[in-house]
Amino acid sequence: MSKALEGIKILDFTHVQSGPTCTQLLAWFGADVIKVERPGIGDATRGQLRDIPDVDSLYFTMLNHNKRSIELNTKDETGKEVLIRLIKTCDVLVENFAPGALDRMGFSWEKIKEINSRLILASIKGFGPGPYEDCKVYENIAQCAGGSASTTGMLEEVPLVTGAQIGDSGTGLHLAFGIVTALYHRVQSGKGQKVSVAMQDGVLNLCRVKLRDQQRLAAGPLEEYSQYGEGIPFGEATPRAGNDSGGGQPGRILKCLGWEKDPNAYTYFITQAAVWKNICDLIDRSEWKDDPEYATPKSRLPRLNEVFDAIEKWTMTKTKFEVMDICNQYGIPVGPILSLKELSEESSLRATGTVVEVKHPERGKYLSVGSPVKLSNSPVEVTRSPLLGEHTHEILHDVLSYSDKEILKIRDSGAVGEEKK
Ligand code: CAO
Repeated sequence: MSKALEGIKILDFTHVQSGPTCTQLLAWFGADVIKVERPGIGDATRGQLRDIPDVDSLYFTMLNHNKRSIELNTKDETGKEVLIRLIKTCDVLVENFAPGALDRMGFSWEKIKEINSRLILASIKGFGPGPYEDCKVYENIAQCAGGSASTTGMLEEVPLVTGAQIGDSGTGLHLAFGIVTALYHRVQSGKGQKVSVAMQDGVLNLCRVKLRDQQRLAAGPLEEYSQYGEGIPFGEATPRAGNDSGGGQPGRILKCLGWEKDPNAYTYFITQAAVWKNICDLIDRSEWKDDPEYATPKSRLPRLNEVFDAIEKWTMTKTKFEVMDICNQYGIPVGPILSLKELSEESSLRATGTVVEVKHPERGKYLSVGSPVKLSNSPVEVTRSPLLGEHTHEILHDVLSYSDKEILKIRDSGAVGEEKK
């Protein structure tokens, strides 16, 4: 079975997290992703947060599956010649260097277009054009600058960043979408184009509903936020909403049996209007079914604390999994708070390839997250990340068609690092 992106060659100039998540997705769908790394150094994440001495970290291995690695000093004259040949050969160049780094290397978009007019240049930067365009950015900065942190956390407490890497992996996803769109456009136009995603923009796109609420504030308080029922006035900006659900179906995180000892013995519980009567029966409050003070979603909004206290009295008598089983029989949307330990042991996620075990020659077996996107005709086989420079010879010879003699000369120049035995 052929892969969806088979035949597409990606010059992968990415590092850390945002860019590598993008090229990993493309590699999963069959693109040949050639990761270009500094000789002897490579992507900085190879050495960060190591759990085994001198072995590529999980940080690196879990973000660089299905790729090949070539060591190449692109600031060296011979290295630049090799890079030009890579640009001529590849369909897409993906990079997430600090602003201006590609230009400083001598490869502006104008120059790249001259070398290969069909090439798509895909870039991630922290900010788009504007006052901050020259700034370096990491995950949490993007979360803060993109609207997520100001709207995450408890009302009276400090802004919070989330564990989901919406700044890095979220932007990588946006970029992958931009790249396949540009590849499709190239089929008709015959030309490449520049695809840019700023991390601030990617996060703001994911905070769309919070900008919705910002505008609704002009019309009055946000009634589905708990602070409305608690009589706390709203300020000028969308506030932090704790664990309130964003839509018109109020929800909260509630304690379950064992919460005193287990930090994850909680469930999310949504009081979906359509099943309100089922909820009343379940928690033994059938009198609320027809009481005008509780019977409609609007009448309940000022009473959410009382409503959720009553529901929590019930959830505290059940484990989070029992809550899930029982509520789903009544069509009530709930969800257990699952730890990463529980997720990594969940058999259904193993069965679908969302959690995969990967073998690595230096670290042995490890767990990774496989592709969350499933294509029926392009199934993903997750293969291990490359060792630094593992494919240097193969790429110079097979992809760039250098002769053995030329490869020796390139080696002697020092542009591609030490030969791997
Ligand atoms: N050969 C020669 N030089 C190379 C090279 C290679 N193969 N690969 C990289 N380099 C050089 C770059 O050209 C750059 O040189 P200059 O500083 O002289 O221009 C240098 O290595 C460092 O690159 P960098 O500036 O991108 O890296 P950094 O560690 O200083 O900054 C980061 C890292 C992530 C803050 C920055 O790259 C950035 O802001 N990227 C855009 C936003 C982004 O993706 N952030 C997400 C990071 S994950 O949280």
